[in-house]
Amino acid sequence: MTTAAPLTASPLLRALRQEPGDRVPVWFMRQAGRSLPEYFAVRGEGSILDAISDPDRATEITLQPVRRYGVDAAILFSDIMTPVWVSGFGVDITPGVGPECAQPFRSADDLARLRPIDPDRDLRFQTETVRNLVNELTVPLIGFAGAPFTLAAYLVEGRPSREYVHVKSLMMGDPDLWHRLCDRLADLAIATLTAQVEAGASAVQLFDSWVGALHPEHYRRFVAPHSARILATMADQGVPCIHFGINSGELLDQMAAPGVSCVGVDWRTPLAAARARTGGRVALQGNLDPALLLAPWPAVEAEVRRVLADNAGHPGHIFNLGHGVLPATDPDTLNEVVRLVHAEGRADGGAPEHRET
Ligand code: 1CP
Repeated sequence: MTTAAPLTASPLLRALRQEPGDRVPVWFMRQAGRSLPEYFAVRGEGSILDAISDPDRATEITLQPVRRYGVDAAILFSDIMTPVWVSGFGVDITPGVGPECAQPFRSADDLARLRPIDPDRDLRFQTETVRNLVNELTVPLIGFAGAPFTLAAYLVEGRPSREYVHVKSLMMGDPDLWHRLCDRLADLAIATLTAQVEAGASAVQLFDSWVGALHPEHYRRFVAPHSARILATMADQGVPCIHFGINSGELLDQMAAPGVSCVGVDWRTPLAAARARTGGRVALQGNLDPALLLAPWPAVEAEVRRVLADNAGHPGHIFNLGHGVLPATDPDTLNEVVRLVHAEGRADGGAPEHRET
């Protein structure tokens, strides 16, 4: 193995510290998986959990987009439901649907099905995958977990949802049980993230994908304390943390909580507005609309330039999509996006008229 430059000087980790650097780092949520032909060659049939729990396959799938695109980070190939699955709650990930629970969480009795996990025993496959990856990679590995609200949404609804009727009913109707559930889910997130960091992950992302379904006051009362516990614990471990949600423009200020290095911004909120809302305390990750990647290249190119201009050269920018890569995306388009961001992105404080004083 050749001796690589220390990862602390990598564009991703510099951006997470809001330090100027040579270039704007870029990676894509869901860069592995469904948009890559080489993924289908190794994924195998059946539940994605089979591939996730096989370190050789999970390692290979994680590396595929790094090789193909030259992105500035790898993200562990896993799923937000993995810790819930190993806890024995009873969840599967159905191809074409997503996470499903045959018996959704509806009463205090269901807490018993969500037993605490022991990462040394229950997540050995994950630790092995992370160790393999850290040996191979010359870019940082991002570990991740699902945040309590988004995990609870699957457990309580039993499947992907649009309205979140059951989860909101539980939150409002039985706040005590809601908080006990979120406490367990925060413990699962802390256990899985800690195991990933101890095995060598350089940064972590807390996915609260569906939290934009909530009013900011409900977020403050029912969700923020649980996510805050996870974020503070990871900050104590000295690992930079990205906090992500969709449709979360109204929540960004709260999501830039203590311990957060960076918030994910979806395409509905301009980066300049996101920076104002978070008071410049955190770096920003985003925010190209993933649907636009299916438009003709000149439109994609203009949008990439617009996102970069919106950031105005601020050092704390990680170029990404506002949500995951859609399955129909042409991988060649992502290659071109990486090339363009690396060529045009500035992480040096920007043009004089944009420079902050
Ligand atoms: O069978 C398959 O190939 C199914 C597709 C798939 C993949 C590739 C699922 C099912 N999960 C994954 C891997 C995955 N999931 C990754 C690693 C890949 C990468 O990013 O490169 C990550 C980070 C996740 C995280 C995840 N799973 C989130 C958070 C990110 C997001 O998209 O908001 C969520 C919400 C899930 C749940 C989930 N798992 C799978 C699906 C189809 C879904 C979403 C279902 C829904 O609409 O609610």
